[in-house]
Amino acid sequence: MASDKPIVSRYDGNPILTSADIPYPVATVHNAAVVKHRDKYIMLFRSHRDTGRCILGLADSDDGFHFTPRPQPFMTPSREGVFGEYEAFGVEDPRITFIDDKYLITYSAYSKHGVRVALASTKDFDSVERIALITQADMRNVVIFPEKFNGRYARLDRPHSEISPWAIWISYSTDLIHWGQSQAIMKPVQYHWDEMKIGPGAPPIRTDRGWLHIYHGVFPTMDGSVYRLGVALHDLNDPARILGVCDRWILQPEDPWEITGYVHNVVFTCAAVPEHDGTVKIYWGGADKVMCVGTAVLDDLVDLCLNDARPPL
Ligand code: M1P
Repeated sequence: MASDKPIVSRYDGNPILTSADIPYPVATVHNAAVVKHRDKYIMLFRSHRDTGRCILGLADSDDGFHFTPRPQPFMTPSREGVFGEYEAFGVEDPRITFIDDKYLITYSAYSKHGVRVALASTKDFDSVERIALITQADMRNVVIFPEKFNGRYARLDRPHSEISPWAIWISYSTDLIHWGQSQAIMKPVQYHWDEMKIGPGAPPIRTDRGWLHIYHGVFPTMDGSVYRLGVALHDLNDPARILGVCDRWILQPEDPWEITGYVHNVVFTCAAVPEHDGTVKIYWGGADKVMCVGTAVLDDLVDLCLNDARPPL
């Protein structure tokens, strides 16, 4: 790879979706999940309302770059039962995994009790069924692998404690509702670009050499935290085994809408879509305010994990 070529090539039409495009009142459009469904791209994006609380909206695209928002939000905080109790402050940061012939949506559910991760599912993106709250508080950023391992679903999650701040763990489940056998697999590294915290990003992508995971890492500065993206590679048969974590970031805030916005200096991903030509479209929220996309070569990202690696723990 030529050293002057960026690892991620930004689309020159960024930002691809903003609040000005949305046909109902929102202040932001960011941190979206994107999947291919029947050869079209579907984006499930997060938006702040002018209360400061969030909802999820949908937009459709033929090419993955030009998105048309639907007229109404897709998910607003539930008013019923256990979801009504735990989503009252908003729903945020969705991730989508296709498995068992349906799309699983994980998202952050905020309430007076803290933030938990909830699970919903859809087959068509016309309707959605809430399934369960699948973590306790205080947890965000859960991504489910698109395949099972020895009959178990696997997810990357991100607990936090004073002793081990914001590291990436793996947990397993046989029914998607009860999760356990948790294990810490990747930690921030002192005085690195992701020293303050790391978190699962896009659902992992299967490659010949392992599961590629694009995650976010945070560095504290005197001017606030900087959110960047990095890559790690997991063993194909045992995703708890990390084959390599690239020592360098692959994307940092550089465009004006990544540097200034609702929260400054943030690139944050919830989605990456692999294409048949060996490239991947990486989607990220810019400064918690707009949606952006760029492309990378999957092989290059895997090479970075293996050839420029640091210990995961
Ligand atoms: O404001 C930046 C990001 O902050 C949080 O991410 P993390 O949990 O890793 O700190 C989330 O609120 C995320 O949505 C937001 O983009």
